[in-house]
Amino acid sequence: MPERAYIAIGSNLGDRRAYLEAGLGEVAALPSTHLVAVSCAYETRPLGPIDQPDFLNAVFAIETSLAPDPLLAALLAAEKKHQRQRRIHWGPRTLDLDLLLYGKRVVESADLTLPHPHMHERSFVLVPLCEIAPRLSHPVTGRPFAAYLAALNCREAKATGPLALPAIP
Ligand code: ROI
Repeated sequence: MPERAYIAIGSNLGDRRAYLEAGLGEVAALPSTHLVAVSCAYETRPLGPIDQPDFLNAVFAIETSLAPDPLLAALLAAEKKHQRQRRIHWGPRTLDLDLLLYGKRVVESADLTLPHPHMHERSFVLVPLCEIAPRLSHPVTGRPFAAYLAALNCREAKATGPLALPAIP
């Protein structure tokens, strides 16, 4: 049975919008996978200790028959293809693809934690996620993501308009 998965995408180097659209295209082209919803792209301040350029962030939903591990491997391969270099922890990046949720699956392996352990505390994830799935709840706590967002005292995230959707083959 296909599962619905949510993926966060971000970029803060080079042509950020083009990287987001390329990442979206890579995921949409995966076998047994199709795009269900794509949020706007949001201009966001960098979270974390490193001074770096602002990010463009979005979240999208897919329906996929790929299991979580091959899906994660495909996301890492797409990052690599688009010049992502993991040099500085929490540093700037051309393309970041994070698997947030895979149905209601709870996973704690060496490579993958589901739900994503920080998703409920990051406005750059919650704002686009609540745009495309306003009634979605955290699979472990049962709390709606909209409630997490409301409690955050949200740092501004500015919608910059829709991303270009990949052509349907
Ligand atoms: N900050 C923002 N605004 N957006 C991101 O995608 C992002 N990604 C990260 C860190 C460095 C934590 N900060 C971020 O990995």
